[in-house]
Amino acid sequence: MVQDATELYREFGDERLPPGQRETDDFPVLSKGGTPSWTPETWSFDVWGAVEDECSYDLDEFRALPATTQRQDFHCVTGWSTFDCEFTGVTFPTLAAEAGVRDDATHVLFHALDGYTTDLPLSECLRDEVLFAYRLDGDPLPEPHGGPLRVVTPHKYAYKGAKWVDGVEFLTETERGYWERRGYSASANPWEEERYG
Ligand SMILES: Nc1nc2c(c(=O)[nH]1)N[C@H]1C(S)=C(S)[C@@H](COP(=O)(O)O)O[C@H]1N2
Ligand SMILES: [Mo]
Repeated sequence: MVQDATELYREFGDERLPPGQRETDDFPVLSKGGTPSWTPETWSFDVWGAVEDECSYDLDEFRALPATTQRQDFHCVTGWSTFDCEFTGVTFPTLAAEAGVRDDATHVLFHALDGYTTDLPLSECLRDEVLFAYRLDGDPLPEPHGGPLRVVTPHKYAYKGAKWVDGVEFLTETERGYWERRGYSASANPWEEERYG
């Protein structure tokens, strides 16, 4: 069953295509550097910080978590948007419940294999559309798009969705991620054109 999350824009604006964006037919790849290498045997995903139970998953354990498939739109801050991407993965609230978020947690920092990080307030992550995705359009997530695991954030510019994500840190105060330290917006709402911070 594919859930349709493409109506999410109604919470933020009248138009599905956010202002200043153009729709592309393909799904471009955009990375700060190259695609990092990893091996299935040693890959692990860690949850730590302001949680009750710090936990660690290998690939099989992660894929055994309850999953959902959603049709979502994808908005890059550089101006392109791709509609109707079908992602399969674990929702952020599901993962947060596994670890048990502590009362003093306020922010989240995502970590990735290429050294990338990105931050969001916890409240902006606790939405079913925020997915740890390992499949795209029915296939394993291609490595250039972040395989084996990436985050997608359809309510935000796509730099909030870490490709090759290998860890989530729950924080008690805000901490800037890779692009956020370089002048991009911490809040990144596409319908408000929050491109720069
Ligand atoms: N680890 C990592 N995640 C990342 C990036 C990156 O360079 N490294 N780039 C971000 C940006 S700016 C965008 S637009 C999307 C691009 O995802 P795509 O290559 O699947 O289109 O990934 C985001 N997540
Ligand atoms: Mo981007």
